[in-house]
Amino acid sequence: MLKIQILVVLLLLSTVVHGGIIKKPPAATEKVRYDNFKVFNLKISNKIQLAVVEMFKSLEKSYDIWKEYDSSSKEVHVMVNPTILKYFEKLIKLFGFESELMISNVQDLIDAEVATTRADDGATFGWTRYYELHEIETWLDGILAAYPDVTQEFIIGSSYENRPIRGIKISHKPGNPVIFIESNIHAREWITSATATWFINELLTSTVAAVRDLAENYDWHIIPVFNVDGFAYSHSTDRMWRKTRQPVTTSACIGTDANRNFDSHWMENNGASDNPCSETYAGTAPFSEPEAKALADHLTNIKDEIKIYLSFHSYGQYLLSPYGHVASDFPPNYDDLLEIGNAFSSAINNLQYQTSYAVGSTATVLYVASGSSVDWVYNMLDVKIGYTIEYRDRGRFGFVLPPVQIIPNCEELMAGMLALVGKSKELGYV
Ligand code: 0X9
Ligand code: ZN
Ligand code: ZN
Repeated sequence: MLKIQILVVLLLLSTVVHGGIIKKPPAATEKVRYDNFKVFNLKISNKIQLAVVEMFKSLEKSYDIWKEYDSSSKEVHVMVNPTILKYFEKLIKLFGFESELMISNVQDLIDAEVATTRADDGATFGWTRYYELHEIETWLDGILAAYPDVTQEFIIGSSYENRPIRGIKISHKPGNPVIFIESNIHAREWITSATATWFINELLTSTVAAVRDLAENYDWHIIPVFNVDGFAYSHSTDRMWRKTRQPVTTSACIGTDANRNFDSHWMENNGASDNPCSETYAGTAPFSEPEAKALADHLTNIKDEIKIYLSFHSYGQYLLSPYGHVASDFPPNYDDLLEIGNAFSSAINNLQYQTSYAVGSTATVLYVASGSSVDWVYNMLDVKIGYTIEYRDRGRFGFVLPPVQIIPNCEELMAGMLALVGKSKELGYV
C-alpha cells in the first residue's frame, strides 16, 4: 500500500519535474539527435513495476518504450532521455527493478548506420545498407522495367502528404493463390523494407528450385514501404519515428499508429491509446489515416484471391497470429496457425545463425494490440492465414539493426517463408 502511495506521489511529481523537458522539435533541416539516450531492459516482477512502466508511457518526452511488456519474456525495453537519467535510476532502485543497460548511446548506433550509408556510394542497390524512399522507388522502377512480363505495379492510394503508396505484383500465371505482404507500416522498422525488397529480388532472380516454386505458383502482392510519410520522416528528421504524419487537431503531437487504426475491435481492451502523443495512438476514428483506409479498400476489392496475409515488423523475433485484441479467445483455426508458425520458426532455427522465433497469438505471446491490419484482414476479410513477423533482433540493436545483419535476416525470412507456404499448402490453405 505504501508503495502505491509513493507511486502516486511520484506520478504527480514526475509531471511537474518532466514538464519542461522537451525533445526539441527539429527545425526543417535539423535532425533529432539521440546523444546519450540509453536503452534499458527492465525485468518486470510485479504489478507495481508494470504501473511504473505505464507512467513512462505518459511521459513521452522522457521515455520511449521500444518493447512493451509481454508475459513470456516479462521484459520491457525503454529508451531514456539523458536529462532524466538520474531520476530514472532512482526510480529503478526504489521499485526494485532488475535492469540491464542494452544500448548506452543510441546516437552512436545511428551514426554507425549513416557511416555505412556514406561509405557505399549508392551505385548499386545491394542490401549492404538502408536506403531512402526515393532510392527504393527508383530500384522498384528498375525492377518493373526489367521484368515487364511477370511484374506489374499497383498503387493503393496516397498518403497524408500525398505520396503514392506503391506495390508490386509478381505473377507467372493466372489463377495462383495470392500472398499479400505489407511492410514498414511502422516507419523506424527499416529492416522490414530492406527484407521485402530483397525478397522481391529473390523471387525474380533466384534459380533455387524451391524459390522458383514460390515465385511461379503463387501470386505475390508486396508493398515494400507502406507508411511512406513516416518512413521519409525517419530518414530526414527522426530515426525513431513510428507513426503516420497526419496532425491531430486536438493536440500538438503528430501522427497515428497505423497498426491501431483498422476497424476491427478498434480501441478495445487497452490495446491502443487515445492519447495523441502516445506511440500507439489509435487515431480519432477507425480509418482516420488515409493510408490505412486505402489499404483496407484495396484489400476488400481482392479479398477472395488473398490466401495469406503478412505484415513485416521489427523487432523481437516473433511470428504472431490473430488474435491481437484479446488474450482469452483464439481464432477457430488457431491450431493450424500454430503448426504453420512452428514450421516457420524451426526452419529459421535450423539455419547456421540458429535464430529463434517465438510463435503464438499476438495477445498471448506479445501484448494486446487492437485495430491492427492483420487482425482486420483475418476478421473482416476472412483471410485464414495471417501473421505479423517481428524480425531481428531481441534488443541489442533494436530498431537500428546494423546493415551487416540485413542479408542474414533476409535469408531467415526466405527459409521461414518456404516452410510457412509449404505447411499452408499441406494443410489445404493454398
Ligand atoms: O505493436 C505492434 O503494432 C506490433 N509490434 S511493434 O513492436 N513492431 O510495434 C505488433 C503487432 C501485432 N499484430 C496484431 N495485433 N495482429
Ligand atoms: Zn470487439
Ligand atoms: Zn512494428
